[in-house]
Amino acid sequence: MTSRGACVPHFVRGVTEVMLRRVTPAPSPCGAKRLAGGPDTQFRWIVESGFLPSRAGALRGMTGQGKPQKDGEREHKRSPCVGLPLSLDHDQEKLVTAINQVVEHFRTHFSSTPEGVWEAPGRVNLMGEHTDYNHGLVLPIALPQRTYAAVRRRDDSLVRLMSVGMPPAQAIPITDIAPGSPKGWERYPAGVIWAFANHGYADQVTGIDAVFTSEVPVGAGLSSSAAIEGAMAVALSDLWDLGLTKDDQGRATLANLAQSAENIIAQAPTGGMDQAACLRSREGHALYLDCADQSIRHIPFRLDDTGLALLVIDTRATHAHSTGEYGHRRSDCQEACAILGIDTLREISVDDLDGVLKRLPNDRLRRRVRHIVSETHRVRLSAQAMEAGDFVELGKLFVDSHASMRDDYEISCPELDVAVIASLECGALGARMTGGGFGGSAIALVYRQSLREMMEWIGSAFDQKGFATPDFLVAEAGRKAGRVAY
Ligand code: GAF
Repeated sequence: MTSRGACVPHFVRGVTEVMLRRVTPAPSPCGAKRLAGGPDTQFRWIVESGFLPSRAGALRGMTGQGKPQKDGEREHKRSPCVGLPLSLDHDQEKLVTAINQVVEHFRTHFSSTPEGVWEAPGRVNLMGEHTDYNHGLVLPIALPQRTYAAVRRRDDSLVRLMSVGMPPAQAIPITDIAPGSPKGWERYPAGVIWAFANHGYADQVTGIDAVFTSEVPVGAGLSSSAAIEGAMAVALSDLWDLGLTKDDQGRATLANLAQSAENIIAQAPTGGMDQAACLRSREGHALYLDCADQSIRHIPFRLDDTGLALLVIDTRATHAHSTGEYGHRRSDCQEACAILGIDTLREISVDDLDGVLKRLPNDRLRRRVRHIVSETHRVRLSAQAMEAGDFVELGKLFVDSHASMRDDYEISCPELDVAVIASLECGALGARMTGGGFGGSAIALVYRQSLREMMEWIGSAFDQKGFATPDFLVAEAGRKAGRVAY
C-alpha cells in the first residue's frame, strides 16, 4: 500500500484550500508505485488481480438484495472491485453470459422461453446535479454496466417479475399496481407497465413475465433503478409493437414513461436525467440534455486517446435520508421560485444571478439558487471544454461543481468529500460527487497510468477515516438501452 505521506503534493494544505484553488494537474504526482510497462500492464494488473469479475457481486446485489438505490440501504459486504472499460471481446463475453443467465432463469422458473432479452445502462453524470427538475442542463453518460431483462407477454393481465438469485415471483394483477405498490425493486418495472397503461397505451398492455439481472451497483448513485425501468420500457415498446425505440422522439417518450414510474409508483420525486441518459445516450458521447424542452446534443466523450480515464468511486456511504433530503432541495427551489415570481430557476441567467440573490430572504435559499444557476452554466462550459478536448478545464469545472454541491446545495457527505480530496491529492485533473448525493459515488478525471495508485490512495484515505472500503469502476460512455437477443 502506498504510504499516504508520500502522495501529498506540496500545494495541499487542507480541505478548504484544495477545494477552492484550481489544481494544477501533473501526471501522477503520487509517483509511488508505477508499474513497468505502462497502461496496458496496468489494465492487465487490474483484470488479473480479480477486480473485474467481482462485478458479479453487484450482479447479485441489484435485485437480489431487493433494496433499490432510492431506498438508501446498502449491502456493505462487497469486496473492493473495479469494472474496467471492457475490450470488445470481454464485453461480448459478459453480454452472452448475462443473456444466458436471464434466459436460463426464465426457462427454469416460468417453464417457457422469453420472447427476447433487452438491456439498459446505468449512468454517471459528468455535470449538472439537481438541475433537471429545475429545467436546467445536464451532461450524463450511459455506463457500460447494464441491467438485462428477459421478457414474455402473457395472455392474461398478471405481472410476474423475478430477479436472478431471488425466490419465485409473486404474480401481481396490473390493476394492483398503484402508488406505493408493489414495494421493493419490483416497483420500477411494474411502474413502467402502469405508466404505459395510464399514458395512452392501455389498449396494448398485456400481462408480462420478466426476469432481471444487473451489473449496475445498487445504492452507488449510478441509477440502478433507471436501468431497470429502461430495460422494461424498451422491452414493452418492442413486444407491444409501439415503435418507440426506433428514434429519439420515441425514446424521449419512453424516458418520460419511465420517469412517471419513478415519480408516481416508486414515489421518488426525481427529475428525468437518469431515464434520458439510459434511453437517449450515444456510445462514446455524453448526453447534453436541456431539461426545459428535452432537446439533446451528443458531445463526443472518448478518453482512450487522451491517456485519461474517468474513475468512479463508489463510497458505499449509506444515504438513508436521500429521498427526504432530495425532496427538501426541490422544495427549496420551489420556494425560491415563488418568491422571485418565476416558474423555474432556469429563467435566471448567470449574469443576473447577483441581483436575483439580493431578492431572496435567507442564506439557505441564496445558496440553493446559486448552485442551480452556476451548475447549469458549468454544464455549458463543460460541453465546450469537451468539444475543445480541454480536459484540464473540465477537471477545474469538476472541482468548482463539487465545492458548489458541498457548500451551497449541501448534498455531499464526508465520504464523498474525502473521495474528491484524495483524488485531487493524487493528481486527478478534477473530481466531484455525482448523482443525487448524500452518499453514492464521486467521479475523478485521472491519468490512466495512475489508476492503481489512485485507487490505493483513495482506499487508504477511507481507511484512515474509518470509512467502508470504496468500490471503483472505470467508466466509458456506453450505449443506450435496446434489444440484445431474439
Ligand atoms: C438523482 C435523480 F434521480 C435525478 O433526477 C437527478 O436529479 C440527480 O439525482 C441529481 O442530479 O439521480
